[in-house]
Amino acid sequence: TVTSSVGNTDEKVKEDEDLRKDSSTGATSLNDVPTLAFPSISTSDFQFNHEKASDIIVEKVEEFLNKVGNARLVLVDLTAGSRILTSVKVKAAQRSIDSNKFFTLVGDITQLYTKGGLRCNVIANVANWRLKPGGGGVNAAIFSAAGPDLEIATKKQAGSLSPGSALTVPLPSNSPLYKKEGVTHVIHVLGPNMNPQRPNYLNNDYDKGCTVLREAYSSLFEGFASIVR
Ligand code: AR6
Repeated sequence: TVTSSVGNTDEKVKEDEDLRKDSSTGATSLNDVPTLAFPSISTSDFQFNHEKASDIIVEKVEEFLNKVGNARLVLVDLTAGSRILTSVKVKAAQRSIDSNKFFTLVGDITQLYTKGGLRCNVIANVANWRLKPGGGGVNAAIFSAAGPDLEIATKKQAGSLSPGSALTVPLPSNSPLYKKEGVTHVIHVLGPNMNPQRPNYLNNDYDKGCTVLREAYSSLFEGFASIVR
């Protein structure tokens, strides 16, 4: 109707204005939209095929955005040369996914606000099955930035994670990641492993691998949806 389209236009204009405002003014801004920042699951240490992974990311993002209205998803990687970011960006544009609700970003997932000005209240951690700190990759970075509180809060909830599943952990408010970055929850997720040196190796079985990767994104996005609701 005319009314709703006028409403939408006004909202868009307001959002654009808010985007330009300095966050220090405390004004309502796009930084208040619930936002999940997530790394690409399994495509680095776990050696999952990038083409297949990027198809699944775009498919799952689209599915989530059709279900949950007021939330944003941001796929993050460390370098501008990231093949997974490039591939996902192209495929998301081909599917006409709303770029206000889903976009890719180059940066360290533990410093998106302090270094980039983007507030993400939830971040995903690509964990190991023991839910232990360290081991490199994004897991080491997140546990290190969050401090010992994250390990304690995680342990209270579970001792391990199976491939395809996720665990939402509210971050204690004295964690540096909470205080500096505004991260209120970390969602640990475990993806399929195609690296023979790591546990639960799938021996190049991409039927199983793609199923588990889809499950991992579903579990992650469902965890985020329960925080948003
Ligand atoms: N910020 C943003 N993205 C990052 C960061 C960071 N600080 N660090 C890495 N990435 P990986 P996997 C990107 O290897 O393949 C872990 O040690 C990276 O470039 O962390 O699922 C766990 O403990 C890549 O695009 O996860 C598991 O044992 C993505 O994050 C195992 O590795 C995922 O890379 C899981 O392997």
